[in-house]
Amino acid sequence: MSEADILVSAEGAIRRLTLNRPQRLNALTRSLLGQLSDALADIAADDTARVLIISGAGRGFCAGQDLTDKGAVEDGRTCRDTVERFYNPVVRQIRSLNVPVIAAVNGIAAGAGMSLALAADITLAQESAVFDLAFARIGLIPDAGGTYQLQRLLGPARAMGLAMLGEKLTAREAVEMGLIWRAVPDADFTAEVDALAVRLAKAPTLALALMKKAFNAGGHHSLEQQLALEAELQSQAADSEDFQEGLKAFLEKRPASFKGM
Ligand code: T3D
Repeated sequence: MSEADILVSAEGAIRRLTLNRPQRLNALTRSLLGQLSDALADIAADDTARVLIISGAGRGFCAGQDLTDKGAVEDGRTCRDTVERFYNPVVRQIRSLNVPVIAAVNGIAAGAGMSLALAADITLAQESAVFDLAFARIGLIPDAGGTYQLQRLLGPARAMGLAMLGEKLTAREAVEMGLIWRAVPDADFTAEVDALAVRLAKAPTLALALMKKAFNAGGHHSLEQQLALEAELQSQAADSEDFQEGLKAFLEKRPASFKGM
């Protein structure tokens, strides 16, 4: 039996998905994307999950679409089918997951692999990692939410320049431009990712999920719509057990112990 394209592991409240085609720098096939989607659906249904890490096996995070996966890249019709049936669902799942998603970028993130890294809530990269907007080099446009995320994170001038020129960024440049959260020395990367996951697994998970909802909507809302949404989501947060605990812990001058509900 061949090894799975996605490795799934769990430790307490932490879930980890590893893209597992290291011989191809974890390039994305329909099979891998289908498995990724199934794994994300399982985590969405798992009440005990409080944080997800997505990473890559071997020396790369993800080289984007597998350009040898003939069934996916043959022509315009098959590309559209691949994007609609395989890429878009995964991006929607990551953006709507009720737990924080960390992209642990352990090496090159190219094409749709870069888009996947940017779909996460917190993107952390090894200092040696490279973000490669490879699309223009092969005559395609950034997909898997790439045009949305790049413009939102960088502003149109830098997003367009990077996309049209197919530029590569070091992890440090990506941090300086506001594209990702942090670049970490390679030797410290695994420990830093694990520490971040442990910290988020102890956070008020419901409030984080509501924050994610607010930030997702903020990109296309007017100020009035966003103020109304904040009022609604804040009322949900204030009804949570975690808010009661946070308040109590503050008054008792001790660290809060959140249960995620
Ligand atoms: O179908 C649709 O819906 C279209 C959707 C498109 C979305 C996209 O993601 S388009 C963008 C696709 N990705 C790329 O164009 C990147 C292609 N790869 C590269 O440019 C380079 O491999 C990298 C810059 C990413 C890394 O370079 P390097 O020198 O570190 O590694 P390498 O030697 O090029 O790659 C290692 C192996 O992985 C190599 O195989 P080999 O020669 O050892 O047998 C290479 O061919 C393979 N590989 C790397 N990227 C891909 C790939 N194989 C298939 N597809 C890839 N994308």
